[in-house]
Amino acid sequence: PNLLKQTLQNKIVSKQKEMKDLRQTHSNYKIGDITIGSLLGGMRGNSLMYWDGTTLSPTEGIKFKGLTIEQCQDKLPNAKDVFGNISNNNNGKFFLPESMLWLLITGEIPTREQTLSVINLLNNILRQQNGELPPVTETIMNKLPADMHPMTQLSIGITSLSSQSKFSSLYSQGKLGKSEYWSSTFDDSMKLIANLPLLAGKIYSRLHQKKTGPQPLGSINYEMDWAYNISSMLGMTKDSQNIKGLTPKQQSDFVELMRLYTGIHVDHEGGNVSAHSTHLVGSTLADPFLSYSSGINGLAGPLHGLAAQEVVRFLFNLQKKLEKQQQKSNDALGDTDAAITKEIWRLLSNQQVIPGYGHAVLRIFDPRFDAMLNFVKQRPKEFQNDKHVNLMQNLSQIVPDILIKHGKCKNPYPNVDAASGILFYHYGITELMFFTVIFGCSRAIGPLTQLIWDRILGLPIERPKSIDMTTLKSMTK
Ligand code: CMX
Repeated sequence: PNLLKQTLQNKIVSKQKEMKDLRQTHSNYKIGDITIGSLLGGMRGNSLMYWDGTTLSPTEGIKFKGLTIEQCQDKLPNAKDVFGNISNNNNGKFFLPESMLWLLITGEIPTREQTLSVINLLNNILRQQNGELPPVTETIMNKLPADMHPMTQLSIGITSLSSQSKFSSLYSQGKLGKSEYWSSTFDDSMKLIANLPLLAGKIYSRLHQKKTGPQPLGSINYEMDWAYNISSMLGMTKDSQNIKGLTPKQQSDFVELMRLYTGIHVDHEGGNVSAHSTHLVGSTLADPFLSYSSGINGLAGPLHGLAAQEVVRFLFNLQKKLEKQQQKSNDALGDTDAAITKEIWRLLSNQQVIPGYGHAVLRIFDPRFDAMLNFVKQRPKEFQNDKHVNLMQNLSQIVPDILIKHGKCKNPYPNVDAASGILFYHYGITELMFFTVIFGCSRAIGPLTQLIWDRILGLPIERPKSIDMTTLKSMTK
């Protein structure tokens, strides 16, 4: 039985009634004003979308169905809860993305059994595929140039899964009434999420195929969770080739990092580009694969998810410069802080952004950044000699003051991308262009959950009105 789908089904009638009441009774209630400033400023500050899973407060950060990250860590089942004490180290403490998926879809904190049912749901989809990508997708992926950007490959891979879509197949046969849209959207969404470890693994293995050949770097372990299987397919667990030569403790830590990362990146309110594009394209009744591949294309922009890659490039260049300067001045310590400050000012005066800093909504340190930093702090021995991780921490103390002095950006604090890539790098994911693919695995969970609800609630095709310059000018006279 599909426990998640059944539980969702039980919620539909009352939620549809709530939506109907709002529409019928309060349609004319004003929730804000639109100014020329916001229209020309990327619609900042205008509440224009319905989004139910997460909210984002400038001063409190993200909440998942009303729960902060800390509360989620406290309340949602983690690997220890689900599997028991599987490792003799302290890992298994971060909530599983599957618990989050249950929370976002049903609005309820899942039990251990409910979380396990989601793990089994995703693994059963893969079992039916013999743990392999559908043949069409496998063929297409193999034909792509191996050096094509991993995000382009991910987008193509997800788009190609559209040939598996139950929703579009039923729709094109004229078999779907509006009230039935949600069910096949749910099935497609689960299929998409289930296939992401395979797709990420496929893309990553192609970056290594000169060394390791065309075979996958790992295999799906049907007893384990989704984040574990992403790690396996990247070659980082005992179910894989262990191409980076990690110790068992490091393998376990990597899986822990993957659970943390993919748990907290699932969603960030509806207005961010990856979520918004999925929602917009989904509103045309494009299937979940086509809808989410649009989200992936948005995530691939350097101002959004690609910042994870840009941050690591930035850290490496900066570290090199600092070392050169230390050699020149023949000073073992050097004045690192002063050199960092100078370099940040140089970039700002060249009109470049400092990657990993700033946010369109947040006005505090990103709580997701704090969560990643705590991962480092909990493992002082592992990270003490990693100069790039140290530099990342150092920057988070120096850059905000500079950005405040610079006076342009509204949030001078680090966002989540400031920390994530360099932690993956530490464990051997040294291919910078790949980081955002892991982001893309996680982000699927929020926007696809919303897409299912969009269809349950019968939201219409999105179609805002645009205004030309002449009209805008005439309005101001
Ligand atoms: N470094 C330098 N300048 C910055 C800056 C940064 N990190 N962040 C913002 N600014 C500048 C903007 O470019 C803008 O300049 P102009 O007025 O010349 O156009 C000005 O400050 C005001 O911008 P803002 O209102 O503070 O920020 P926005 O809402 O327009 O943009 C964001 C938000 C994230 C795109 C921006 O802060 C940025 O470019 N940051 C660096 C890239 C990054 O880390 N992106 C990842 C965000 C998280 C994610 O989506 O994954």
